[in-house]
Amino acid sequence: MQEPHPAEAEALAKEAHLPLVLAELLIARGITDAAQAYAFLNPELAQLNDPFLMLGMTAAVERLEAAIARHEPVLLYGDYDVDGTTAVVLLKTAIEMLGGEARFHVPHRLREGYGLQSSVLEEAHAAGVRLVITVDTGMRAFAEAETARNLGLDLIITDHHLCQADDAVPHALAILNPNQPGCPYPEKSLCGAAIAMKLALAVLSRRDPARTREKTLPSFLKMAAIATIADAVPLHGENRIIAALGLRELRDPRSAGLRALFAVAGLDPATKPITGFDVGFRIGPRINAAGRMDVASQVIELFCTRDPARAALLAGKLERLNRERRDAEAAALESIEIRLATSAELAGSSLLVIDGEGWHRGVIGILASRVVERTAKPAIVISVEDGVAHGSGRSVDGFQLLNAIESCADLFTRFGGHAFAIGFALPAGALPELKRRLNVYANAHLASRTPERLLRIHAELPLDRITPVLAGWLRKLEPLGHGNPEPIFVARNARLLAAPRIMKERHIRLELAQQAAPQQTAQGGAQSPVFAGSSSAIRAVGWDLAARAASLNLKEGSVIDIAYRIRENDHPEHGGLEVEIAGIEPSAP
Ligand SMILES: [Mn+2]
Repeated sequence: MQEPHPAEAEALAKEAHLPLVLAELLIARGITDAAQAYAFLNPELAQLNDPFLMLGMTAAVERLEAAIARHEPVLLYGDYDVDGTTAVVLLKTAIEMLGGEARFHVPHRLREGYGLQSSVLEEAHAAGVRLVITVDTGMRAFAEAETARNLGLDLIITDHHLCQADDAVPHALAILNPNQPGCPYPEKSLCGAAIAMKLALAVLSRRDPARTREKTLPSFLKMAAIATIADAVPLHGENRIIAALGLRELRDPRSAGLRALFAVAGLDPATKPITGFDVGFRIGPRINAAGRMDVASQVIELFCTRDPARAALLAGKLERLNRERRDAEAAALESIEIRLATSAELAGSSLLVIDGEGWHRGVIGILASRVVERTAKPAIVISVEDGVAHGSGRSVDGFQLLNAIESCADLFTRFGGHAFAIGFALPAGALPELKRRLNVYANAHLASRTPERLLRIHAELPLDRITPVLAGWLRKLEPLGHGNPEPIFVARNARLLAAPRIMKERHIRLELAQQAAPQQTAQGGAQSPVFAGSSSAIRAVGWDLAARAASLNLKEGSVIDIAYRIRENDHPEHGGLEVEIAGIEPSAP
């Protein structure tokens, strides 16, 4: 749980003329003065950093300009996820706007795997390519960078992944990565597409700075915002500006590909603005489905075509692939849930390793995330196929999953990742040994640790302080997501005005009124409780909380503490502000 900062929050609220609860939420995000608060709450183009602050930018721009001037084909080497494909789209668009020729290669997730491949560089060289630009990949491609050098290919690496532990970087003509040693670029957590956008904007602005600033930048922000949200980089600093302004631009999608994608996802920005949630849970998965289930290169075609019929066809294919992905995920998740419910071995493990035959390899990472959500334990899901076990793992706060995997390094044919997400492959015959050793490792590093509640309480807010004006202020925190989570509030001593209404046997609806808590005086004595009055009645919904309500014997007049989120119900009759309950506790007497 986060520490409250009432004194600092009061000072900020006063200085910046903000509601106290908003000031508390800003303090929790590291914002301490009025100028920072104003900038956070009012994202604008002027807050974006100059691309030329990035180490290597001038060299990269000059080489790319030369390629365009000489009509050399440029190979863009991407990755198969949202970040990698949108990065290719941005640079391809920029090169073509300047009259150059861009080719691209996006590896096939199952056949080629992640990262730069020497064979592709050799083929490109044979086909006349002399400049290769990687996007969202390349930071550890030492051998492939050597291949490029031996072939006489110029290599520009643009990537956001961290350098090797010893800070060594591959040999390349230029590297654009704010995380490389010596790069003064102030924002270190850009996604790959945002770095590709910086290069695209730098080269375009040398030709026509005014047009780039006024026309191209707003349109490029659409793609960069989708990647920023879908790649789950933290939504503060420059990422927040990119996400906020890009979402605003997405109200007018313009391109045939975006329109077609919105249509299949059931989104209509003309009637309802696109939110971070829409991008994270509806747009992102559809784009990723291509790489997970099939060929990501069609995503690039979708975003580059001007033909609405072709765009509709490709978006329809993404929709089908996304359904396949969901079906594959649901089928595997069902057998995983049965095992979680019945296996004593899993119940007793602090690191879950779950393997199955024939689970689609494109979804094992998502499955591992689902297991973590359900159990609050680190989890590895393994798919066994043709004698090879492919695994993907996700961790929880405070447990370095990559270290656990590294302790078994000799068993793998391939492994990699970071603290929270890992992937590996090994012969299926070695699975029992892997499980045994991970179990020993987990017992040594996790056994004493009880799973923490994932719920984070962000600020105290009595129910009678929820007003349309406050809701308007809180909307200024959007876009919400990774690094800028939706606030969860606490209200104490809320009184039920009626017995809970049960919906579909699982959910509850409550009618609540805030009852003022006995206020502590400076001497520690209690003043008499003051009722806020029935005018503060507010509707609450609790998904899957029927059993909890029954166990607490909730009835009319019960007094409870709740953790909640504020919801705006746009139902024509019972619309308005309501609360969604995340947890209920009986109030302390
Ligand atoms: Mn990425």
